[in-house]
Amino acid sequence: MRCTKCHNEATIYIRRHNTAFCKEHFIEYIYGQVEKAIKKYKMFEKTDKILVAVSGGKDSLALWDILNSLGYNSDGLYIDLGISEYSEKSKEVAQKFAESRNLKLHVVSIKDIYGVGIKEIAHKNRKPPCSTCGVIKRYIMNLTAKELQYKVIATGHNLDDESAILLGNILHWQIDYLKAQSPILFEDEAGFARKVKPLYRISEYETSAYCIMKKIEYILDECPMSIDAQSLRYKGMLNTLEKDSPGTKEQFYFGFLEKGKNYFIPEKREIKLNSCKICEQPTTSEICGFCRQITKANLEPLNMKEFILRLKDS
Ligand code: Q46
Ligand code: ZN
Ligand code: ZN
Repeated sequence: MRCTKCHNEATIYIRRHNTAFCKEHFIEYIYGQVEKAIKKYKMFEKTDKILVAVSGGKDSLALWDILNSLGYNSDGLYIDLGISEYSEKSKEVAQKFAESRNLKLHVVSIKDIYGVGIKEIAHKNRKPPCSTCGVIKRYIMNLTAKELQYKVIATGHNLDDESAILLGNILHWQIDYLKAQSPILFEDEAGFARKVKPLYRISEYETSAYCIMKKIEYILDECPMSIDAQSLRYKGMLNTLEKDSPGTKEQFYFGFLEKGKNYFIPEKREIKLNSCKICEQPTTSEICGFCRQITKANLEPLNMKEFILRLKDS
């Protein structure tokens, strides 16, 4: 098979576009897709400070590498969840990546701050680990972005992630989630940092291929808590459809963004935000979700804020 661009031997075939690329033109294609996503949703400019949420997995490292290669001003944030070997390994991979490119990586270790990991905090709260994890990660990302003055938080969600989330939201008619599902979330006026997903046009297969071609070492293991995640089942179903009918995921998700989303326009309701009575972060209640969970686990919420404030000087 020949590269569609230069007719040299191709190294990858993208079925949904019926296109083949050599290494050079595949990388160019990936950069083009990411630039297109950034421009279409006005995610950020070259002068903005971007905080990339890095997990050590292929998507977040590919994202960081792409933004860096395109000349964007990006630092990384790795949240060490204290999940045994998985966290150790993924932290090492993230640190190695940052060092190899001379990039700045902030590390926030829940276990170093609280002496326990996410699993123990969730257990004390009698909550599923992933729901506790979601609240805590969002809080740390938001606080780090705000305190360290990053314009946006960029996450490595790809086309497979977004189409699986969309399928789940539709199957359960989660209208509020459908209204909010977008490659760009929350404008800063709401009190939260802006969140963007510049890889939404790229499939999981393509981010893996990008990492291989750019020799990016990443952690292959999934978080051990994700084994039963419903999203993995939805991804499996979409993969079956994609196999028979290439382009299904793209049509599904892009179709939603271009046409379907119009049916789920968020109404302009005034969200009354308070300042959390403990940590002063924005919340719709009196005490934010993070402080509630940490307090319930008999830990001190403000230790996190103190830690993040110290990152300013590091
Ligand atoms: S939520 Fe759950 Fe993930 Fe947190 S506990 Fe692991 S699987 S990391 S995206
Ligand atoms: Zn080529
Ligand atoms: Zn709080």
